[in-house]
This record gives sequence, C-alpha cells and structure tokens, in this order.
Amino acid sequence: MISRKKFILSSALASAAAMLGIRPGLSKAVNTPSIKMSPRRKPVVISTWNHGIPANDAAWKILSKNGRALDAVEKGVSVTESDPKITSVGYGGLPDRDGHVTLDACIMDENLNGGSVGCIEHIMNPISVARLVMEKTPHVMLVGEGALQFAMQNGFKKENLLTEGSKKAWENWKKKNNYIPVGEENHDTIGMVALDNNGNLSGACTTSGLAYKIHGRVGDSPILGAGLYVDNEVGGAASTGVGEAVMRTCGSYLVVELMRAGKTPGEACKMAVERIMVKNMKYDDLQVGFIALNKNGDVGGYAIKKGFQYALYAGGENQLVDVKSYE
Ligand code: SD4
Repeated sequence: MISRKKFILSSALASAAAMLGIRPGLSKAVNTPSIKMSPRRKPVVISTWNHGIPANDAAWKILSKNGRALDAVEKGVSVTESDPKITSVGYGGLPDRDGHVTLDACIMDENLNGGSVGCIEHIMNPISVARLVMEKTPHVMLVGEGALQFAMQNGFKKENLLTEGSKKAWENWKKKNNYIPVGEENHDTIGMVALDNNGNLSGACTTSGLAYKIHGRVGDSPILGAGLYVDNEVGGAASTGVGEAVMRTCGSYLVVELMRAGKTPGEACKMAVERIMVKNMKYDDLQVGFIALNKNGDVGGYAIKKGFQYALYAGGENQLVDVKSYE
C-alpha cells in the first residue's frame, strides 16, 4: 500500500509537473527532443520545387518583419495556389478523370494545431480554408461539399479553377487512357516549413493531387503526419510525390520523429525515403521526396528519383537546391 508520505510526495510532484505542462507518468523521452533547441539561424523558410522561389519570397516578406511563421506559410503557398501556370496546385491544377479540379491542403501552427481540407472544389486558396478549419472549428479536417459549404459561409468566392490549358490536357488524356487512372504523377505539390524570428515553426502543404485520379481521391497532402507535420519542439517536414506511398508510412511524421531522435533533417528525410522503398519493392515508377527544417534552422531533403529540388530562403538569400536522391 502507498504510504501517506509517498502519496503526498507524488501529489506534489504531479502538481509541479502539471504547472510545467508535463503530465505525470509520461516518459521524458516522449516530450524531449534530443536536438539542441537554440536556433542557429532564423528566420528560415524552405519549400518544394522551383515554384518555391516566389512562394518563399512572399513568406520572407512576413518573416523578415518579425511576422509569425504561420502567416508566412499561408501567404507563401497561396502564391502557388493562385498561379494558373502551375498545373499541380490550386487554380489551373490538372483535374480528376471526370474533369473536376479537386484540391487538398493542410496547415499546422507552433502549438500542434492543424487544419485541413480534402477534395475541395472551386476555391482558389484552400490553404486559407484549412487555416479557418483550424482556428474557427473544433475539427481538423473538412472534405468535399462540406468543405466548400464552410468556405462559402466564411466569405470565400466560388470559382472555376479549370483553365483552358488544363482542360485541353485532360481531353487529350481521355482520348488515350480509356478512363483508367494510372496514379499519374503531377509533381510539384508545394510543401513549406518556416521558422520565424521568435523561434516558432509552422508548415503548409497544398496540391491538386495526382492528375486524372478517381473522383474523390484524397492524397497525402492534407493528412497531418503524411504530407506535412510540424512539432515546434523539433522541426517540420513536408512531402511531394505519390501520396499513397507517403500515407502508408506516415512519412512527414516519420521525418520529424527521426529528427527528434537526433537525426539531421537530411538524414531523417533519407531514412523516411528508404522506409518507403523497403515497403514498395516495385518503386520503378515511384517518386517521393521530403524536405525538413529543424528547430535549429538546419534544413535537408531527399528523394527516390533525381530531379527534386527545394527552395531555401535563409540569411537574406533565396536559392534553389538540388536534392540528393537514391537513383
Ligand atoms: C498527392 N503528393 O496528391 C501529392 C502529389 C504530389 O508532387 O505531391 N505531387 O499524392
């Protein structure tokens, strides 16, 4: 039986832990990252592919004025969403096999809050709807008609997102492909992670997903832990490529957990890619890439196939970096 003295002592420890925000009984390892938590450089923003350059520019405008990483990533990726020339994100995105442009997006802040929309149509900037889901509802994810309804109730405009160019590409695809989706890759989802001058991390991810997918398909991009994950104690990660492979391995969560265990962002991304490759022995046609930024301001990336790049804005310079790959 527990003695009175032990009981008083453990109650005192429990209330001290509660004051510190630590629940009694949780192991320290769960809460404590093994990386040193003193930003070496800040602000920093990293995002996927070459359209990350203008997206980073928009994010940097906020970060360089001591703005919040959350505002920076929302603004940054919305530049990509609004660009009709980019056929893999937002307006101008290639449609599903029935001709619908359906969009996936999610956002995470420095307090492990997250918001997301899946398979939303007619909304130019789904990332801002995702943020509203996070901030204005008790939920994390809204999908399809419900997500659209929520957006419109909150003042978003319903628009036609299918541009002439993307419509033409879809019509050509229809002629050749007999309505059979092939998990066709439409590289160039934008994922972005930022560290602000207060040392806080946030991330955003937004896409029109795989081209000519089955109507209703949702990829990894709006799934917390798959397309994006941010833990302010450790770092953040985002993915691009075939979402099905990323979802099955909780890819971005895995990258963050590997960083928590002491890996550099580059090592963590490589190990997550290798996990996917081990689990998908037929990876001939599979491309997956990750980017990561840790609390220290260090960045990294890794991909299965050549050609993946990330855009990095740090120390006043915005540059495109070729990412190492397995092949
Ligand atoms: C998806 N991961 O919907 C997205 C597609 C993508 O680069 O990233 N393409 O599966």
